[in-house]
Amino acid sequence: MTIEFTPWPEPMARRYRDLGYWEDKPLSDVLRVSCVKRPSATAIICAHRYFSYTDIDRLSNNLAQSLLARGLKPYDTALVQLPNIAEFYIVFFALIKIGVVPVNALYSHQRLELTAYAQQLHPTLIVASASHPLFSEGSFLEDLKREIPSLQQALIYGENHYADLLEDGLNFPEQIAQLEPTPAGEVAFFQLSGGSTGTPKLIPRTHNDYLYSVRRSAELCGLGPQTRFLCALPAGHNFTLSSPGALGVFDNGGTVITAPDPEPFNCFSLISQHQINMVALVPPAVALWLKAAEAHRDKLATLSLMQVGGANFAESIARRVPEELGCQLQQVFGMAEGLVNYTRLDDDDPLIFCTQGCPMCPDDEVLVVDENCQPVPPGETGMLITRGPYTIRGYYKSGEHNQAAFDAGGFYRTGDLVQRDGNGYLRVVGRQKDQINRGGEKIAAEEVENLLLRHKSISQAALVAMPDDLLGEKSCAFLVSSDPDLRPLVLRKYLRDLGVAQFKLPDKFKFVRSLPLTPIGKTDKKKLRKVLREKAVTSK
Ligand code: J2J
Repeated sequence: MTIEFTPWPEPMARRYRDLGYWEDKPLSDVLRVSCVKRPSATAIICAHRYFSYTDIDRLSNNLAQSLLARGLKPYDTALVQLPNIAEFYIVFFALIKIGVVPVNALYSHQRLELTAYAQQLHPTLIVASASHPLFSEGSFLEDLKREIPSLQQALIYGENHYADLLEDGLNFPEQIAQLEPTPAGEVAFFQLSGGSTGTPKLIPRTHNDYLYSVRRSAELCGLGPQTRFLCALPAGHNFTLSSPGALGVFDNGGTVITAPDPEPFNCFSLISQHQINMVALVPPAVALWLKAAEAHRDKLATLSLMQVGGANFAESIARRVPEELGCQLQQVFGMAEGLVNYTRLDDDDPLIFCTQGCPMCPDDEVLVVDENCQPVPPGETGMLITRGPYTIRGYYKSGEHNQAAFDAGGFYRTGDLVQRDGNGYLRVVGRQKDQINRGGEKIAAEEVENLLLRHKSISQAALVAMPDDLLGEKSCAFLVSSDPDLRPLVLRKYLRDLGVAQFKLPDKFKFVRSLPLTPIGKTDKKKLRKVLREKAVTSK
Protein backbone atom coordinates (compact mmCIF):
# COMPACT_ATOMS: atom_id res chain seq x y z
CA MET A 1 0.00 0.00 0.00
CA THR A 2 1.34 3.45 -0.91
CA ILE A 3 0.54 6.81 0.70
CA GLU A 4 -2.20 8.65 -1.15
CA PHE A 5 -1.59 12.11 -2.51
CA THR A 6 -2.84 14.20 -5.43
CA PRO A 7 -0.24 13.81 -8.18
CA TRP A 8 0.81 16.50 -10.65
CA PRO A 9 -0.65 15.94 -14.15
CA GLU A 10 1.69 13.80 -16.23
CA PRO A 11 2.74 16.53 -18.73
CA MET A 12 3.77 18.78 -15.86
CA ALA A 13 5.62 16.01 -14.06
CA ARG A 14 7.47 15.31 -17.31
CA ARG A 15 8.33 18.97 -17.71
CA TYR A 16 9.66 19.22 -14.14
CA ARG A 17 11.86 16.19 -14.76
CA ASP A 18 13.04 17.41 -18.16
CA LEU A 19 14.02 20.76 -16.68
CA GLY A 20 15.95 19.01 -13.91
CA TYR A 21 13.79 20.23 -11.05
CA TRP A 22 12.85 16.69 -10.12
CA GLU A 23 15.94 14.56 -9.78
CA ASP A 24 14.29 11.27 -8.83
CA LYS A 25 16.46 10.99 -5.75
CA PRO A 26 15.38 10.45 -2.16
CA LEU A 27 15.35 13.33 0.28
CA SER A 28 18.09 11.58 2.26
CA ASP A 29 20.37 12.47 -0.68
CA VAL A 30 21.18 15.72 1.16
CA LEU A 31 22.95 13.65 3.79
CA ARG A 32 24.53 11.23 1.34
CA VAL A 33 26.29 13.91 -0.71
CA SER A 34 27.93 15.50 2.30
CA CYS A 35 28.91 12.13 3.73
CA VAL A 36 30.85 11.58 0.52
CA LYS A 37 32.32 15.08 0.21
CA ARG A 38 32.85 16.10 3.83
CA PRO A 39 32.49 12.99 6.02
CA SER A 40 34.26 14.34 9.06
CA ALA A 41 32.91 17.92 8.89
CA THR A 42 30.59 18.91 11.74
CA ALA A 43 26.99 18.56 10.62
CA ILE A 44 25.25 19.42 13.91
CA ILE A 45 26.19 21.12 17.15
CA CYS A 46 23.56 20.48 19.82
CA ALA A 47 24.51 22.01 23.18
CA HIS A 48 27.85 20.36 24.03
CA ARG A 49 27.46 17.53 21.50
CA TYR A 50 29.14 17.59 18.08
CA PHE A 51 28.05 15.27 15.26
CA SER A 52 29.96 14.79 12.01
CA TYR A 53 28.22 13.83 8.77
CA THR A 54 29.45 10.28 9.28
CA ASP A 55 27.96 10.28 12.79
CA ILE A 56 24.54 11.39 11.53
CA ASP A 57 24.66 8.79 8.77
CA ARG A 58 25.70 6.00 11.14
CA LEU A 59 23.20 6.90 13.85
CA SER A 60 20.34 7.19 11.38
CA ASN A 61 21.35 3.85 9.82
CA ASN A 62 21.39 2.24 13.26
CA LEU A 63 17.95 3.57 14.04
CA ALA A 64 16.65 2.57 10.62
CA GLN A 65 17.89 -0.99 11.18
CA SER A 66 16.39 -1.15 14.62
CA LEU A 67 13.04 0.00 13.26
CA LEU A 68 13.14 -2.65 10.54
CA ALA A 69 13.92 -5.22 13.22
CA ARG A 70 10.82 -4.03 15.06
CA GLY A 71 8.77 -4.79 11.99
CA LEU A 72 8.35 -1.33 10.50
CA LYS A 73 8.03 -1.36 6.74
CA PRO A 74 7.81 1.06 3.81
CA TYR A 75 4.64 3.20 3.75
CA ASP A 76 4.10 2.83 7.47
CA THR A 77 3.65 6.25 9.02
CA ALA A 78 5.16 7.79 12.14
CA LEU A 79 4.12 10.59 14.48
CA VAL A 80 7.21 12.44 15.69
CA GLN A 81 7.41 15.17 18.30
CA LEU A 82 10.90 16.23 19.31
CA PRO A 83 12.40 19.53 20.44
CA ASN A 84 15.26 21.23 18.57
CA ILE A 85 17.89 18.58 19.16
CA ALA A 86 20.20 16.57 16.90
CA GLU A 87 17.94 13.54 17.27
CA PHE A 88 15.22 15.39 15.37
CA TYR A 89 17.32 15.12 12.20
CA ILE A 90 18.64 11.64 12.95
CA VAL A 91 15.08 10.33 13.33
CA PHE A 92 13.97 12.18 10.19
CA PHE A 93 16.73 10.63 8.07
CA ALA A 94 16.27 7.16 9.61
CA LEU A 95 12.58 7.16 8.69
CA ILE A 96 13.14 8.53 5.20
CA LYS A 97 15.84 5.90 4.58
CA ILE A 98 13.40 3.04 5.18
CA GLY A 99 10.36 4.58 3.52
CA VAL A 100 8.48 5.20 6.77
CA VAL A 101 6.57 8.43 6.31
CA PRO A 102 6.68 10.81 9.30
CA VAL A 103 4.82 13.89 10.36
CA ASN A 104 6.73 16.22 12.67
CA ALA A 105 4.37 17.74 15.21
CA LEU A 106 5.51 21.01 16.74
CA TYR A 107 6.92 20.74 20.24
CA SER A 108 4.24 23.22 21.36
CA HIS A 109 1.50 20.83 20.25
CA GLN A 110 -0.53 19.09 22.91
CA ARG A 111 -2.97 16.21 23.20
CA LEU A 112 -5.56 17.54 20.75
CA GLU A 113 -3.13 18.22 17.94
CA LEU A 114 -1.22 14.94 18.31
CA THR A 115 -4.47 12.98 18.47
CA ALA A 116 -5.83 14.74 15.38
CA TYR A 117 -2.69 13.86 13.40
CA ALA A 118 -2.75 10.27 14.63
CA GLN A 119 -6.42 9.91 13.70
CA GLN A 120 -5.64 10.97 10.16
CA LEU A 121 -2.43 9.01 9.68
CA HIS A 122 -2.91 5.83 11.75
CA PRO A 123 0.81 5.75 12.54
CA THR A 124 2.62 2.55 13.42
CA LEU A 125 5.28 4.40 15.36
CA ILE A 126 5.48 7.36 17.69
CA VAL A 127 8.75 9.08 18.60
CA ALA A 128 8.59 11.69 21.35
CA SER A 129 10.55 13.21 24.20
CA ALA A 130 10.15 12.58 27.92
CA SER A 131 10.91 16.28 28.40
CA HIS A 132 7.45 17.11 27.02
CA PRO A 133 4.67 17.21 29.66
CA LEU A 134 2.56 14.76 27.62
CA PHE A 135 5.31 12.16 27.71
CA SER A 136 6.73 12.61 31.19
CA GLU A 137 4.66 9.56 32.09
CA GLY A 138 2.85 6.92 30.07
CA SER A 139 -0.84 7.74 30.32
CA PHE A 140 -1.19 9.78 27.12
CA LEU A 141 0.61 7.10 25.14
CA GLU A 142 -1.71 4.45 26.62
CA ASP A 143 -4.77 6.51 25.62
CA LEU A 144 -3.41 7.06 22.15
CA LYS A 145 -2.62 3.37 21.66
CA ARG A 146 -6.14 2.50 22.75
CA GLU A 147 -7.63 4.94 20.28
CA ILE A 148 -5.26 4.21 17.39
CA PRO A 149 -4.84 0.43 17.14
CA SER A 150 -2.20 0.74 14.40
CA LEU A 151 0.15 2.37 16.93
CA GLN A 152 2.42 -0.51 17.88
CA GLN A 153 5.78 1.05 18.60
CA ALA A 154 6.92 3.92 20.74
CA LEU A 155 10.41 5.31 21.18
CA ILE A 156 10.85 7.97 23.83
CA TYR A 157 13.91 10.19 24.05
CA GLY A 158 15.14 10.55 27.63
CA GLU A 159 14.74 8.65 30.86
CA ASN A 160 11.25 7.16 31.29
CA HIS A 161 9.56 4.14 32.86
CA TYR A 162 6.96 3.23 30.29
CA ALA A 163 8.47 2.91 26.80
CA ASP A 164 11.63 1.93 24.95
CA LEU A 165 14.42 4.47 24.76
CA LEU A 166 15.13 6.21 21.47
CA GLU A 167 18.79 6.16 22.53
CA ASP A 168 18.79 2.33 22.34
CA GLY A 169 17.62 2.49 18.74
CA LEU A 170 20.47 4.86 17.90
CA ASN A 171 22.97 2.36 19.30
CA PHE A 172 21.47 -0.63 17.54
CA PRO A 173 24.49 -2.62 16.45
CA GLU A 174 23.43 -4.98 13.71
CA GLN A 175 23.42 -4.26 10.00
CA ILE A 176 20.91 -6.62 8.50
CA ALA A 177 18.79 -5.26 5.75
CA GLN A 178 19.26 -3.02 2.76
CA LEU A 179 17.69 0.40 3.37
CA GLU A 180 15.09 1.48 0.81
CA PRO A 181 13.30 4.84 0.78
CA THR A 182 9.94 5.25 -0.95
CA PRO A 183 10.20 6.09 -4.68
CA ALA A 184 11.15 9.73 -5.27
CA GLY A 185 7.84 10.56 -6.92
CA GLU A 186 5.96 9.48 -3.80
CA VAL A 187 5.35 10.98 -0.37
CA ALA A 188 8.50 11.38 1.75
CA PHE A 189 6.88 13.02 4.77
CA PHE A 190 4.04 15.27 5.85
CA GLN A 191 4.29 18.95 6.57
CA LEU A 192 1.75 20.71 8.79
CA SER A 193 -0.68 23.24 7.47
CA GLY A 194 -1.28 26.48 9.37
CA GLY A 195 -4.88 25.72 8.58
CA SER A 196 -8.11 27.64 8.48
CA THR A 197 -10.52 24.78 9.15
CA GLY A 198 -11.71 22.77 12.14
CA THR A 199 -9.19 19.93 11.78
CA PRO A 200 -5.46 20.47 11.19
CA LYS A 201 -4.54 19.41 7.67
CA LEU A 202 -1.56 17.31 6.62
CA ILE A 203 0.53 18.22 3.60
CA PRO A 204 2.01 15.32 1.66
CA ARG A 205 5.46 16.30 0.31
CA THR A 206 7.21 14.08 -2.19
CA HIS A 207 10.97 13.50 -2.27
CA ASN A 208 11.14 15.16 -5.68
CA ASP A 209 9.29 18.33 -4.85
CA TYR A 210 10.89 18.86 -1.45
CA LEU A 211 14.44 18.13 -2.59
CA TYR A 212 13.99 20.68 -5.36
CA SER A 213 12.69 23.25 -2.90
CA VAL A 214 15.70 22.67 -0.62
CA ARG A 215 18.32 22.70 -3.38
CA ARG A 216 16.99 25.73 -5.23
CA SER A 217 16.66 27.63 -1.94
CA ALA A 218 20.23 26.79 -0.95
CA GLU A 219 21.55 27.91 -4.33
CA LEU A 220 19.67 31.17 -4.10
CA CYS A 221 20.91 31.86 -0.56
CA GLY A 222 24.53 31.07 -1.43
CA LEU A 223 24.94 28.17 1.00
CA GLY A 224 28.22 26.29 1.14
CA PRO A 225 30.51 24.36 3.49
CA GLN A 226 31.19 27.67 5.27
CA THR A 227 27.52 28.06 6.29
CA ARG A 228 26.91 27.90 10.03
CA PHE A 229 23.16 28.06 10.52
CA LEU A 230 21.35 28.69 13.77
CA CYS A 231 18.12 26.69 13.96
CA ALA A 232 16.12 28.56 16.60
CA LEU A 233 12.58 28.26 15.21
CA PRO A 234 10.92 24.83 15.46
CA ALA A 235 13.14 22.39 13.54
CA GLY A 236 10.23 20.79 11.71
CA HIS A 237 8.77 24.04 10.43
CA ASN A 238 9.00 24.38 6.67
CA PHE A 239 11.05 27.59 6.97
CA THR A 240 13.84 26.16 9.14
CA LEU A 241 13.76 22.74 7.47
CA SER A 242 13.78 23.73 3.81
CA SER A 243 14.04 27.44 3.04
CA PRO A 244 16.90 26.46 2.74
CA GLY A 245 16.96 25.52 6.41
CA ALA A 246 18.84 22.64 7.94
CA LEU A 247 18.34 20.37 4.93
CA GLY A 248 19.89 23.01 2.68
CA VAL A 249 22.84 23.31 5.06
CA PHE A 250 23.34 19.53 5.17
CA ASP A 251 23.24 19.35 1.37
CA ASN A 252 26.12 21.81 1.25
CA GLY A 253 28.28 20.34 3.99
CA GLY A 254 27.74 23.23 6.42
CA THR A 255 26.91 23.14 10.14
CA VAL A 256 23.55 23.42 11.90
CA ILE A 257 23.62 24.71 15.46
CA THR A 258 20.43 24.02 17.39
CA ALA A 259 18.84 26.37 19.92
CA PRO A 260 15.67 25.54 21.85
CA ASP A 261 14.03 28.83 20.79
CA PRO A 262 14.97 32.30 19.49
CA GLU A 263 15.49 33.84 22.97
CA PRO A 264 18.23 36.41 22.17
CA PHE A 265 20.67 35.99 25.03
CA ASN A 266 21.18 32.28 24.52
CA CYS A 267 21.22 32.72 20.73
CA PHE A 268 23.76 35.55 20.90
CA SER A 269 26.07 33.37 23.01
CA LEU A 270 25.74 30.54 20.52
CA ILE A 271 26.49 32.91 17.66
CA SER A 272 29.72 34.15 19.20
CA GLN A 273 30.73 30.73 20.49
CA HIS A 274 30.22 28.92 17.17
CA GLN A 275 30.84 31.72 14.66
CA ILE A 276 27.32 31.39 13.33
CA ASN A 277 26.74 33.31 10.09
CA MET A 278 23.09 32.65 9.24
CA VAL A 279 19.76 32.55 11.05
CA ALA A 280 16.06 32.34 10.16
CA LEU A 281 13.63 34.27 12.37
CA VAL A 282 10.00 35.34 12.60
CA PRO A 283 9.34 39.11 13.02
CA PRO A 284 8.65 39.13 16.80
CA ALA A 285 12.00 37.45 17.41
CA VAL A 286 13.73 40.14 15.32
CA ALA A 287 12.21 42.78 17.59
CA LEU A 288 13.64 41.00 20.65
CA TRP A 289 17.03 40.66 18.97
CA LEU A 290 17.12 44.36 18.12
CA LYS A 291 16.48 45.21 21.74
CA ALA A 292 19.11 42.77 23.01
CA ALA A 293 21.66 44.01 20.46
CA GLU A 294 21.66 47.46 22.06
CA ALA A 295 23.97 46.02 24.72
CA HIS A 296 25.40 42.93 23.02
CA ARG A 297 25.96 43.69 19.36
CA ASP A 298 29.59 42.58 19.65
CA LYS A 299 28.38 38.98 19.93
CA LEU A 300 26.86 39.13 16.45
CA ALA A 301 30.12 39.90 14.63
CA THR A 302 30.04 36.71 12.50
CA LEU A 303 26.36 36.92 11.55
CA SER A 304 26.10 37.79 7.87
CA LEU A 305 22.57 36.77 6.82
CA MET A 306 19.28 37.05 8.67
CA GLN A 307 16.24 35.58 6.95
CA VAL A 308 12.89 36.85 8.17
CA GLY A 309 9.54 35.33 7.29
CA GLY A 310 6.39 33.65 8.50
CA ALA A 311 4.43 36.81 9.21
CA ASN A 312 4.08 40.43 8.24
CA PHE A 313 7.39 42.31 8.70
CA ALA A 314 7.18 46.08 9.07
CA GLU A 315 9.42 48.07 6.75
CA SER A 316 10.56 50.28 9.63
CA ILE A 317 11.90 47.24 11.50
CA ALA A 318 13.34 45.69 8.33
CA ARG A 319 15.50 48.79 7.77
CA ARG A 320 17.01 48.47 11.25
CA VAL A 321 18.35 44.93 10.66
CA PRO A 322 21.53 45.79 8.70
CA GLU A 323 22.12 48.97 10.67
CA GLU A 324 21.71 47.60 14.17
CA LEU A 325 22.53 43.91 13.78
CA GLY A 326 25.23 44.34 11.17
CA CYS A 327 23.98 41.64 8.82
CA GLN A 328 22.16 41.39 5.53
CA LEU A 329 18.39 40.94 5.56
CA GLN A 330 16.54 38.49 3.37
CA GLN A 331 12.75 38.43 3.42
CA VAL A 332 11.13 35.04 2.92
CA PHE A 333 7.46 34.53 2.17
CA GLY A 334 6.74 30.83 2.12
CA MET A 335 4.18 28.23 2.98
CA ALA A 336 4.31 24.59 3.99
CA GLU A 337 2.10 23.82 0.98
CA GLY A 338 4.96 24.80 -1.32
CA LEU A 339 5.62 28.20 -2.91
CA VAL A 340 8.54 30.13 -1.41
CA ASN A 341 9.50 33.69 -2.34
CA TYR A 342 12.81 35.30 -1.49
CA THR A 343 14.37 38.69 -1.83
CA ARG A 344 17.66 38.03 -3.59
CA LEU A 345 21.00 38.69 -1.89
CA ASP A 346 21.95 41.24 -4.57
CA ASP A 347 18.61 43.05 -4.65
CA ASP A 348 18.50 46.80 -4.05
CA ASP A 349 17.44 48.10 -0.65
CA PRO A 350 13.86 49.06 -1.62
CA LEU A 351 13.14 45.47 -2.70
CA ILE A 352 14.76 43.98 0.40
CA PHE A 353 13.03 46.30 2.85
CA CYS A 354 9.63 46.73 1.21
CA THR A 355 8.80 43.41 -0.47
CA GLN A 356 8.60 39.76 0.49
CA GLY A 357 10.58 38.69 -2.55
CA CYS A 358 9.68 36.80 -5.69
CA PRO A 359 9.19 33.09 -6.42
CA MET A 360 12.29 30.95 -6.43
CA CYS A 361 11.47 28.86 -9.50
CA PRO A 362 10.91 30.09 -13.06
CA ASP A 363 8.10 27.53 -13.26
CA ASP A 364 6.25 28.80 -10.20
CA GLU A 365 2.99 29.95 -11.72
CA VAL A 366 1.75 32.81 -9.59
CA LEU A 367 -1.50 34.64 -10.26
CA VAL A 368 -2.92 37.59 -8.38
CA VAL A 369 -6.66 37.54 -8.98
CA ASP A 370 -9.89 39.28 -8.00
CA GLU A 371 -13.09 37.66 -6.73
CA ASN A 372 -13.99 36.56 -10.26
CA CYS A 373 -10.61 34.88 -10.69
CA GLN A 374 -9.49 37.59 -13.11
CA PRO A 375 -5.87 38.79 -12.86
CA VAL A 376 -5.54 42.26 -11.31
CA PRO A 377 -3.13 44.86 -12.75
CA PRO A 378 0.38 45.18 -11.25
CA GLY A 379 0.39 47.02 -7.93
CA GLU A 380 -3.25 46.23 -7.14
CA THR A 381 -4.32 43.98 -4.31
CA GLY A 382 -5.56 40.51 -5.19
CA MET A 383 -5.64 36.92 -3.99
CA LEU A 384 -2.50 34.87 -4.53
CA ILE A 385 -3.02 31.54 -6.24
CA THR A 386 -0.18 29.30 -7.36
CA ARG A 387 0.98 26.00 -8.77
CA GLY A 388 4.40 24.68 -9.64
CA PRO A 389 7.01 21.95 -9.19
CA TYR A 390 6.97 22.02 -5.38
CA THR A 391 3.47 23.21 -4.55
CA ILE A 392 1.06 20.46 -3.51
CA ARG A 393 -2.05 19.59 -5.46
CA GLY A 394 -4.11 18.49 -2.48
CA TYR A 395 -4.11 17.99 1.29
CA TYR A 396 -4.02 14.46 2.65
CA LYS A 397 -7.43 12.75 2.54
CA SER A 398 -9.33 16.03 2.41
CA GLY A 399 -11.52 15.61 -0.66
CA GLU A 400 -14.08 18.19 0.30
CA HIS A 401 -11.67 20.82 1.59
CA ASN A 402 -9.48 20.33 -1.48
CA GLN A 403 -12.39 21.38 -3.67
CA ALA A 404 -12.25 24.78 -2.02
CA ALA A 405 -8.49 25.07 -1.50
CA PHE A 406 -7.52 24.26 -5.12
CA ASP A 407 -9.08 25.50 -8.34
CA ALA A 408 -9.91 23.36 -11.37
CA GLY A 409 -6.47 24.03 -12.86
CA GLY A 410 -4.73 22.77 -9.71
CA PHE A 411 -3.83 26.24 -8.44
CA TYR A 412 -3.55 26.40 -4.64
CA ARG A 413 -5.58 29.22 -3.15
CA THR A 414 -3.12 30.53 -0.57
CA GLY A 415 -5.64 32.81 1.16
CA ASP A 416 -3.03 35.59 1.11
CA LEU A 417 -3.77 39.05 -0.27
CA VAL A 418 -0.79 40.43 -2.13
CA GLN A 419 0.34 43.15 -4.50
CA ARG A 420 2.77 42.26 -7.27
CA ASP A 421 5.01 44.75 -9.01
CA GLY A 422 5.96 44.64 -12.69
CA ASN A 423 9.01 42.46 -11.90
CA GLY A 424 7.09 39.80 -10.02
CA TYR A 425 8.03 40.93 -6.49
CA LEU A 426 5.27 40.42 -3.95
CA ARG A 427 4.09 42.39 -0.98
CA VAL A 428 1.85 40.57 1.48
CA VAL A 429 -0.84 43.08 2.43
CA GLY A 430 -3.53 40.97 4.09
CA ARG A 431 -5.25 37.65 4.42
CA GLN A 432 -8.48 36.22 3.26
CA LYS A 433 -8.28 32.89 5.08
CA ASP A 434 -9.84 32.56 8.50
CA GLN A 435 -6.55 32.33 10.33
CA ILE A 436 -4.71 34.33 12.96
CA ASN A 437 -0.97 34.75 12.46
CA ARG A 438 0.34 35.13 16.00
CA GLY A 439 3.91 36.15 15.30
CA GLY A 440 4.33 33.35 12.76
CA GLU A 441 2.34 30.76 14.72
CA LYS A 442 -0.81 30.07 12.75
CA ILE A 443 -4.19 29.57 14.44
CA ALA A 444 -7.18 28.25 12.49
CA ALA A 445 -10.08 30.28 13.88
CA GLU A 446 -12.61 27.51 13.31
CA GLU A 447 -10.60 24.99 15.31
CA VAL A 448 -10.63 27.17 18.44
CA GLU A 449 -14.25 28.26 17.92
CA ASN A 450 -15.34 24.61 17.79
CA LEU A 451 -13.57 23.95 21.08
CA LEU A 452 -15.20 26.96 22.71
CA LEU A 453 -18.61 25.86 21.43
CA ARG A 454 -18.16 22.57 23.28
CA HIS A 455 -18.48 24.55 26.53
CA LYS A 456 -22.00 24.13 27.93
CA SER A 457 -22.74 27.81 28.39
CA ILE A 458 -21.31 29.14 25.11
CA SER A 459 -23.75 29.34 22.22
CA GLN A 460 -21.76 31.44 19.73
CA ALA A 461 -18.04 32.01 19.26
CA ALA A 462 -15.88 33.96 16.83
CA LEU A 463 -12.08 34.15 16.99
CA VAL A 464 -10.49 37.13 15.27
CA ALA A 465 -7.10 38.81 15.07
CA MET A 466 -6.37 41.92 17.07
CA PRO A 467 -3.31 44.11 16.51
CA ASP A 468 -0.32 43.60 18.78
CA ASP A 469 2.90 45.59 18.85
CA LEU A 470 5.24 42.65 19.35
CA LEU A 471 3.46 39.69 17.76
CA GLY A 472 1.72 41.59 14.96
CA GLU A 473 -1.51 39.83 15.83
CA LYS A 474 -3.03 38.24 18.89
CA SER A 475 -6.36 36.44 19.11
CA CYS A 476 -9.60 37.66 20.60
CA ALA A 477 -12.64 35.44 21.17
CA PHE A 478 -16.05 37.08 20.94
CA LEU A 479 -18.50 34.91 22.87
CA VAL A 480 -22.19 34.70 23.51
CA SER A 481 -22.62 32.98 26.86
CA SER A 482 -25.63 32.04 28.96
CA ASP A 483 -23.52 32.29 32.12
CA PRO A 484 -22.87 35.90 33.18
CA ASP A 485 -20.18 34.69 35.59
CA LEU A 486 -18.03 32.93 33.01
CA ARG A 487 -14.47 34.28 33.33
CA PRO A 488 -11.46 34.23 30.95
CA LEU A 489 -9.40 32.35 33.55
CA VAL A 490 -11.96 29.55 33.66
CA LEU A 491 -12.18 29.41 29.87
CA ARG A 492 -8.42 29.28 29.46
CA LYS A 493 -8.24 26.37 31.90
CA TYR A 494 -11.14 24.72 30.10
CA LEU A 495 -9.29 24.93 26.77
CA ARG A 496 -6.02 23.80 28.30
CA ASP A 497 -7.77 20.79 29.81
CA LEU A 498 -9.14 19.91 26.38
CA GLY A 499 -5.48 19.56 25.37
CA VAL A 500 -4.95 22.41 22.94
CA ALA A 501 -1.57 24.04 22.32
CA GLN A 502 -0.92 27.09 24.49
CA PHE A 503 -0.45 29.49 21.54
CA LYS A 504 -4.03 28.82 20.42
CA LEU A 505 -5.58 30.02 23.69
CA PRO A 506 -7.36 33.33 23.03
CA ASP A 507 -5.37 36.28 24.34
CA LYS A 508 -8.58 38.12 25.06
CA PHE A 509 -12.24 37.22 25.62
CA LYS A 510 -15.11 39.56 24.91
CA PHE A 511 -18.61 38.65 25.99
CA VAL A 512 -21.33 40.08 23.76
CA ARG A 513 -25.08 39.74 23.52
CA SER A 514 -24.95 38.68 19.87
CA LEU A 515 -22.45 38.45 17.02
CA PRO A 516 -22.86 40.80 14.05
CA LEU A 517 -23.94 39.08 10.85
CA THR A 518 -23.20 39.67 7.17
CA PRO A 519 -26.16 40.05 4.77
CA ILE A 520 -26.10 36.30 4.07
CA GLY A 521 -26.06 35.47 7.77
CA LYS A 522 -22.41 34.56 8.46
CA THR A 523 -20.56 36.04 11.41
CA ASP A 524 -19.25 39.43 10.30
CA LYS A 525 -15.62 39.09 11.36
CA LYS A 526 -14.65 42.23 9.48
CA LYS A 527 -16.86 44.19 11.83
CA LEU A 528 -15.39 42.45 14.89
CA ARG A 529 -11.84 43.16 13.73
CA LYS A 530 -12.79 46.78 13.14
CA VAL A 531 -14.09 47.07 16.70
CA LEU A 532 -10.75 45.77 17.99
CA ARG A 533 -8.68 48.01 15.73
CA GLU A 534 -10.59 51.10 16.78
CA LYS A 535 -10.28 50.13 20.41
CA ALA A 536 -6.51 49.67 19.98
CA VAL A 537 -6.18 53.14 18.47
CA THR A 538 -8.26 54.85 21.16
CA SER A 539 -6.46 53.07 24.00
CA LYS A 540 -3.01 54.25 22.79
C1 J2J B 1 3.77 37.82 5.55
N1 J2J B 1 3.14 36.65 5.72
C2 J2J B 1 3.87 35.53 5.60
C3 J2J B 1 5.87 36.83 5.11
C4 J2J B 1 4.62 33.49 5.50
C5 J2J B 1 9.42 30.08 4.61
C6 J2J B 1 8.94 31.14 5.34
C7 J2J B 1 7.71 31.07 5.99
C8 J2J B 1 6.94 29.92 5.91
C9 J2J B 1 5.63 29.86 6.62
C10 J2J B 1 7.42 28.83 5.16
C11 J2J B 1 5.25 35.56 5.30
N2 J2J B 1 5.08 37.93 5.25
N3 J2J B 1 7.17 36.95 4.83
O1 J2J B 1 6.73 27.70 5.03
O2 J2J B 1 9.09 27.85 3.81
C12 J2J B 1 2.18 33.74 6.06
C13 J2J B 1 1.28 33.67 4.83
C14 J2J B 1 1.46 32.23 4.35
C15 J2J B 1 1.57 31.51 5.67
C16 J2J B 1 2.27 30.18 5.56
C17 J2J B 1 8.66 28.91 4.51
N4 J2J B 1 5.68 34.28 5.25
N5 J2J B 1 3.52 34.22 5.72
O3 J2J B 1 5.28 30.76 7.37
O4 J2J B 1 2.92 27.27 6.34
O5 J2J B 1 -0.05 33.88 5.25
O6 J2J B 1 4.85 28.78 6.35
O7 J2J B 1 0.41 31.76 3.55
O8 J2J B 1 3.65 28.32 8.53
O9 J2J B 1 2.29 32.40 6.52
O10 J2J B 1 2.54 29.69 6.85
P1 J2J B 1 3.47 28.40 7.06
